[in-house]
Amino acid sequence: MPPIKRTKFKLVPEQLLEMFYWLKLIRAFDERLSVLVKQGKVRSGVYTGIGQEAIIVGTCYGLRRDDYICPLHRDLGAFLMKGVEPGMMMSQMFGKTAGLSKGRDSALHSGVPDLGIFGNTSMLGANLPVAAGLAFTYKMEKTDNVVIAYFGEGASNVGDFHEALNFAGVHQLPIVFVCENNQYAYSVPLEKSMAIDDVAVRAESYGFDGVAINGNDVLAVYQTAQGALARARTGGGPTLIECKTYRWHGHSEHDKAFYRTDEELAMWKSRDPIPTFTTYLRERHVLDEQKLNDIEGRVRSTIDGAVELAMHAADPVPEDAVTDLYA
Ligand SMILES: Cc1ncc(C[n+]2csc(CCOP(=O)(O)OP(=O)(O)O)c2C)c(N)n1
Repeated sequence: MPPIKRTKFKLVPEQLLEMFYWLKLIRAFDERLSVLVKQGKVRSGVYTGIGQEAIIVGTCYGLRRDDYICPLHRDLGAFLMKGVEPGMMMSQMFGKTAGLSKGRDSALHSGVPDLGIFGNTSMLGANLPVAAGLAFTYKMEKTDNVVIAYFGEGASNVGDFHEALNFAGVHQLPIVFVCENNQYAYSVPLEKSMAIDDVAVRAESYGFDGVAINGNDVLAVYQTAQGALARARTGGGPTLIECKTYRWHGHSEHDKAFYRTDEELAMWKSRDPIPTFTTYLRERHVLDEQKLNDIEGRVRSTIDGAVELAMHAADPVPEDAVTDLYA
C-alpha cells in the first residue's frame, strides 16, 4: 500500500482567499439559519455545522463537477461548494418551491445528480455503502472521478460503515471517507460509544490507510484530502480521513446541549477555524483590511439575497405532491 504523498499542494493567494470566502459564507449561512429558526421562518430541522467548516472547505475545494459527494445533515456548506445557489438552498430550508425538492421533503434528503450530490437518508451510516457503490461505478466506467463520503464518529459504530469500508478496500475503490469527529453523537460523548481514541484506525482492518488530523485547520484538511484524492484518482484505492472538530451548537437547533460544559465549548471556540486562517493569511500579506471588508460584504449580500429569495418564494400546493414521480 503506497503511503499518502506528502507533496504540498500549492495554492496561490487568490485560491487561499477563495477558501477564506467559503469558510465565511458557510459560517454565515448556518448562523443566519439559526436566527431564522428562532423566528419560526424555517420549516426544516436545522443541524448546523458551525465550528466544523474547515472540513467541508478543505475537502470540497477543487472538486470536479463529476466527482460525487455524499453529505450529511450538518453539511449544507458542501451543497453550496458543489454549486447549489445559496437562494435555492435557503428556499429548501424554508420548504419553498424554489428549493431543491420544491418543498416536498424535510429539506435534508435532497440530492442533485447534475452537480454530483447524493441525497442522504436519515439512517446513520446508510449513505456509506451507497457511496461505495457510486465509487464502484466509477471504477467500472474507468473514469478518474472520485467519491467523498462524509459521516460522524457516531455513524462509524453502525454495521453499514464497516460493510462499506470492507467493500471499498476489497475493490480498491476511488473513495475518500471523511469522518467529521465532533466528539458527540447527539448527547453521547465519544468515550461512551467507542473503546478507541481514533476512528482512523478502523481503516487498517479493511486494508487501507486512515489518518487522524486537526479538522479545524483548513489547510491541513486540504493537503490531506488532496493526497487522498490523488491516490483515489490514480487507482490507489480508498483513504479514511478523520477530522477532529467540535460542533458549537447542539445536535440540532432544538437541542440546548446540557450534556457538555461551558469550559469545553470555550476551549473549542478558541480553536475556531476562521480566526486561525485569518491570522495565517494576514501574516503572509494575502489578506488586508480592504480584502477582508470586500469578502465580508460579499458574504453579507449573498446571504441577504438568499433569505430574500426564500422569504418571497411560493409555497408548494398539495397537487405538487404527485408531480415529478418515477413510473
Ligand atoms: C441508525 C440510526 N440510529 C440513530 C439515529 C438517530 N440519530 C440521528 S443523528 C444522530 C447522532 C449522529 O452522530 P454522528 O454520527 O457522530 O454525527 P453528528 O450528528 O455528530 O454530525 C443520531 C443518534 C439515526 N438517524 N440512524
